[in-house]
Amino acid sequence: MKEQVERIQKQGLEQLVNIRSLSELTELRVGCFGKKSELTTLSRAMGALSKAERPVMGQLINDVRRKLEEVCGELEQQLKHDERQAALLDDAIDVTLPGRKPGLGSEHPLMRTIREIQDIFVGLGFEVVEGPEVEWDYYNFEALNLPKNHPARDMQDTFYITEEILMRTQTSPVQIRTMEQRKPEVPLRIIHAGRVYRRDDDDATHSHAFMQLEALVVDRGVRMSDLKGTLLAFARQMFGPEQQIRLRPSFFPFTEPSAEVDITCILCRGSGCRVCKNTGWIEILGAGMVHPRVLSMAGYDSEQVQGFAVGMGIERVAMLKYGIEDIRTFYTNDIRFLRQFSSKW
Ligand code: 2U9
Repeated sequence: MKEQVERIQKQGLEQLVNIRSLSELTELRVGCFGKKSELTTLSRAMGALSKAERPVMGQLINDVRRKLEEVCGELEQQLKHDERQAALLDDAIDVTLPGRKPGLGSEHPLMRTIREIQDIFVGLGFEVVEGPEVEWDYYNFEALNLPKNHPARDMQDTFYITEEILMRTQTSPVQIRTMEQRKPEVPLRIIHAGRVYRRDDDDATHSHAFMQLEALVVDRGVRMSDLKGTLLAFARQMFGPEQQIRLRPSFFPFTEPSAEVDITCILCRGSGCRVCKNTGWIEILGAGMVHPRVLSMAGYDSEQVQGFAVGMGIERVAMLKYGIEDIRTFYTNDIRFLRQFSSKW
């Protein structure tokens, strides 16, 4: 029996040497000390021994058990330590590795153009205002002197939500809303830019959704010369200090008189080329003195105050400024097109 106990100790110690994980150790412990282990069986068999042999054997079995438990305990500590170290190494961050560059986007050319124009007008004392794209028929048409069945509405057919609610066809309704809110306060110098909608077939120069920017001034004693001075200051800051402007008579229901405004061709500087069709001029925006009926519908006294308004298509300005030939490139999200406007590339 004594040899058997010694063999159990020897075998146990030998097996312990090969243990590599905590789960293997648990298995070994069950094998050594569990109910079905040799040590337990031996303990039970001690009843058959003589009175003199029993304490000697008992002592021996206990010593072996304690010895094996002690070694198991030490090994357990060692294995736990090793596993913690391995987990730490797994999670380790190599701080010397070069960082991953975040995929930075860049400002869209249309937003850049809006910002550039806004900056110029803000510098002239204008305030940026905002408003909805889904609009009442009243603000989009009626308040701008385009009553129901007015023929000029045909050119601005749009997407209707209901009979009275539509996708706005121009940014002007935001000007009307602001006038209503501020009346009879003057001076009013406001600018608004945003998306507008038209029933249109898309091609290289048309889009059913595009960006507009409008500036509006309402004050006492506003004259056409104020409009011309503002336009010249804008044209020179936007397209260069040598710029000239030219006003041609036109018609809009919401302004009287109205004008189409040209700038010196930015490609040939006025000598004539393909872009300006040999005229030396390029049409850039529309403008006019606010129609007195529009002023009074918005709650201003048209006998006391006057106004001028300027409207432009952002895509057109951006296409001219950056030499873009197809309006659709603004909307198709081709990264090669967009990257040209990033300072990063
Ligand atoms: C109010 C009164 C008058 C805004 C104006 C234009 C002339 C104009 C077009 C340019 C190209 C629209 O994007 S486009 O198709 N706009 O020619 N817009 S005057 O007149 C206003 C605005 C608000 C209260």
